[in-house]
Amino acid sequence: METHSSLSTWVEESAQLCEPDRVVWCDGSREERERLIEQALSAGELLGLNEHELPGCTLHRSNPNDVARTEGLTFICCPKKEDAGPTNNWMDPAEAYRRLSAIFDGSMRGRTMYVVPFLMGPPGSVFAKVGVEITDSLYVALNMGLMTRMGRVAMEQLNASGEFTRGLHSRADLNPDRRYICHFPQDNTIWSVGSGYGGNALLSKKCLALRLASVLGREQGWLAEHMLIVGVEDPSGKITYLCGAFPSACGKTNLAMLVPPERFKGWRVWTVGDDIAWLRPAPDGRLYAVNPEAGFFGVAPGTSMKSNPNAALAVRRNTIFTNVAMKPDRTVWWEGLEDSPSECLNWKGQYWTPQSGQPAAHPNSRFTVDIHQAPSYSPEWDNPNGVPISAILFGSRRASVVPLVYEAFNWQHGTFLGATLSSETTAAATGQVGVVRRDPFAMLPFCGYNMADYFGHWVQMGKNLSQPPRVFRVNWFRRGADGKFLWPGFGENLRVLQWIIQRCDGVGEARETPIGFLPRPSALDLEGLELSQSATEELLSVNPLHWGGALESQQQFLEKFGERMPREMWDEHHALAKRLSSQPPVP
Ligand code: OXD
Ligand code: MN
Repeated sequence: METHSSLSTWVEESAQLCEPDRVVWCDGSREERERLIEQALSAGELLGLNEHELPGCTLHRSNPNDVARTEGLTFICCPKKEDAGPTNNWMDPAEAYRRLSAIFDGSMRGRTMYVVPFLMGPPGSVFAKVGVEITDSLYVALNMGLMTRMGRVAMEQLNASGEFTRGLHSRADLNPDRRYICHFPQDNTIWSVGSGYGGNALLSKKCLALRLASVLGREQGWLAEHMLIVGVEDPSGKITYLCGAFPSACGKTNLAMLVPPERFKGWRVWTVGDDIAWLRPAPDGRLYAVNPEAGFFGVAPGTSMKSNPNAALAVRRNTIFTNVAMKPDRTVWWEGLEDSPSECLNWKGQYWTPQSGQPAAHPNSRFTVDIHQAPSYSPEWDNPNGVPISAILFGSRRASVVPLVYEAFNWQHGTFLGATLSSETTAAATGQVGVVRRDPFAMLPFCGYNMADYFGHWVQMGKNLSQPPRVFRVNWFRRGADGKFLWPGFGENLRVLQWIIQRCDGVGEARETPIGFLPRPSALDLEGLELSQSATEELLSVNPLHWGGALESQQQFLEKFGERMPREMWDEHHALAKRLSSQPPVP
């Protein structure tokens, strides 16, 4: 494989620092993959599964202290602290390089260093970016082979453009006290040490495609977002493309692979991406999106033929499972998959029965699979121009207050809906689960710069679009007084998408409320759902009293950014307060 001189120099310097026993350059070929899987199986880094039921599939058990993203150990290392903003951890770049060099020093002794070139986005596309990850984890190298266009194709693009993101990764001793995920936007560099977990260690994903790319996007007039991309085809064959931002583990993969309910004959959902979107304005005044990734790193628990048949079918071959349970016949299991086994080995490899009182699979256990294996795969994934986006959805997990769906009045108001998004925390990050926190644009852990500037960039982007996408807020997770979900979710979410598409086409019926445009119950196709009238009313209600409480916490959030908060966000906040105060409270 042809190499590139600044790449070779950097690899040599990294090898001098980390002192591996050998250096292996990955070319992304099928033979190489087979060889590396064999090596991982012999080393015990991967366990073989039932070849008949799950051909080409393997299981990885991570260190139990290393099972989720560690936001508290993730840093933006730009020269000025205020440029990282109040929602990021910041470290002085010189201090970060010093501190992490000491941990990288000799960390690969006795190990192999893999050099993994990868391409994000379709080859030759204006969206495409090259990265190279140096890692001492075979598991990481194999995951990168599924999650990105890896090897030769990236080297070709690198030779054409000369630019690449440098990602240095070592598991080191997996000690959480010596674990850091550091981003240096000014150097186009990522250093991650002490973790082998996906979001911390697959540097293409959150580190490059979101944190560094968000900084580049601001400089160059585009957006890097934590969003799925889908094409929704109606019975006439018309496909409408939508993007959706949802915090981690809030059903993005399920929505990206939605299977229409019985009633929606002739409808189809095409998956372009399930986690990350890069969006650029095009000469026609619209926003176009590509998915920079090539695979899914999806949450396993809850995935079944019922909840997500496309994912369940996709993971029957050539899949790497992480921290799921293994049944006696060496097939896999997790909570929410049909038929609980009477015994199995849990995610730590310990004997488990349903009486064990603990989940068998880790709540953040994952599958890694090539996007082509999803039956819903959209060939538009490979379109170098991306797909034109008609609507952007902001969704989150909220038991109360937020209705099932509503539409922003315009782009600026839509930006405000994204900026004030809040959600209950999930197992995708370490920390308490189920606590409501502000998660603007579902980007709280992923924005590589000051979020106030990020909101300003969004406002500005709208000004550069003559046909901006419409913006919607959705919430599939509203609960009734009995604590149960009011909305059935999953495939039935298409009923909401149908209204959204109608709105984009200028035909959907809506009523104006202080928070935005809401569908009247009659505007949603609810036929065949056993939804009581009171549940429907509650799902589509706006209670000014509840929103009054939300206003206060919104204000505190906006104040955190001081002078840097764009005036437009305060204008939207005050306008919302005014609209709410002129409404009679709902009894
Ligand atoms: C993910 C996450 O893995 O958001 O996609 O944590
Ligand atoms: Mn994600």
